[in-house]
Amino acid sequence: MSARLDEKLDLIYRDILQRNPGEDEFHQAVHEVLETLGPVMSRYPDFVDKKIIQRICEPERQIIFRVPWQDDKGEVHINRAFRVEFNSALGPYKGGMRFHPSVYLGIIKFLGFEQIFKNALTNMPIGGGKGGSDFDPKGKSDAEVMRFCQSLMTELYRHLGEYTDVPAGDIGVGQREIGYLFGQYKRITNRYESGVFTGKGLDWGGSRARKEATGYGAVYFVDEMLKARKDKIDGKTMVVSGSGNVAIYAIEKATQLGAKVIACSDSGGIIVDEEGIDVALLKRIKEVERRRISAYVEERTKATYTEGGNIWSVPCQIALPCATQNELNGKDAKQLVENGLVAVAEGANMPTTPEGMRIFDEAGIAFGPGKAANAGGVATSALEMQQNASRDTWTFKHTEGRLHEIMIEIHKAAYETADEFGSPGNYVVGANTAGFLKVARAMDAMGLV
Ligand code: NDP
Ligand code: 2IT
Repeated sequence: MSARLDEKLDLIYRDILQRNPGEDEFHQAVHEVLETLGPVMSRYPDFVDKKIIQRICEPERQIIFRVPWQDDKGEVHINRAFRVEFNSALGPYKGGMRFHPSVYLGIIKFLGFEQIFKNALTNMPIGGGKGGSDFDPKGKSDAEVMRFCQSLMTELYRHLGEYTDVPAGDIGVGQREIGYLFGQYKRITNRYESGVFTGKGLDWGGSRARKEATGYGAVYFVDEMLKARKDKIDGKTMVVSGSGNVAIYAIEKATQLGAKVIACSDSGGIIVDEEGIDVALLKRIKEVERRRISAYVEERTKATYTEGGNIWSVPCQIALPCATQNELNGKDAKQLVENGLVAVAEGANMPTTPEGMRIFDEAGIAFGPGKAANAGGVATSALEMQQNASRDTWTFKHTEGRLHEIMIEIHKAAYETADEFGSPGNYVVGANTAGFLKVARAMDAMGLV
């Protein structure tokens, strides 16, 4: 389905397949980057000789460990946890922790790999890493989640540090989990090391606007893509998949900018609300009551809930996949294009399949890949680290302003780099190339390490 690699890159890719068997998502993420690097390799033959690509594709360190914990009835459970410290050329390893039953090494490696380039694009001093566990927080009590987090951190703490590795949230890990993880880290190390975690609560070292940052940032990215085409968000209909942290704040910002968001989802089904999603209600259901989105129609009686429905069948002009990897395939992309789609921005990591990306590309859709479009979250994490390092707290307005500037810069870098490397308007080429070059130059400067 995806584009062919040139000969040299194909050899590298085959070797990666052989060295990392069974890690499908990691293979997909690597292939997507290699597909775009042909022109870079021609222009920088030195990087080929120094095997920079092979080095970038091999994590600096991978930690896999057992997490035993007891549920409220006293039954013992064993989960597996991961932290993949992928690349520290630009700063300490930085990236979220994901708790979801689907987690295995291939998922954490794809996320960690993408994080390297995303973090480089933010222009902040952060390397790339990712972690997580196959623990499923759904249906667990607070006490169970706490015991799990404490057990996990009892092993992970020795690998972390504000100058070493700085985790944050991702699917299934929000402020509650960060609190339990940070609390245990603090207890074991006897250090109030705020900068070792981001996504903390506002009372204990967190940054204003971090919670909102990924979703807001994705919408700012759409805004920039549309402006580059002399178009605007105001008045557009939008569909956002998922109803978690990224989705909620994407819906909030899009609504503020005049879009009408008519649908969102969870893994159980989809909500369609032609009058526009009521964000306050969505927040209460998801953040306060921790319920499923099916509860939304209990209060908004004109809205509909369809169990197992496909959100991409809802006609819209802007689509924001904000749930999980490979949630939007070729068939979905085709239907979206037929329904009048103008722009897509990936709030999630790798939500569009290679076939979906090809269809968007051929149809001339403005397509913002996750590495660029969802980088506002980790960029604001870096702003949280900055505030922690200077023992300062910034206002919401100031922090959101910085986030907005960063998203404008990321768009500019991706746009201009795509142009420079012969693929005008292709943000996938632009983001991969700009991110890669920054990391490659730093690795090269530091010698063979
Ligand atoms: P949350 O856990 O807050 O929300 C995840 C949402 O996606 C939920 O609605 C969930 O539904 C849905 N979802 C998750 N897994 C699946 C699945 N396998 N199939 C169908 N639906 C699924 O996570 P976030 O909002 O933080 O993360 C969403 C995406 O954004 C992820 O891809 C993440 O990597 C990415 N991201 C997150 C950032 C952040 O700052 N949090 C930053 C950059 C990217 P259900 O509740 O039914 O499981
Ligand atoms: O995918 C991501 O960029 C995140 N989950 C956020 C990472 C971070 O360190 O804030």
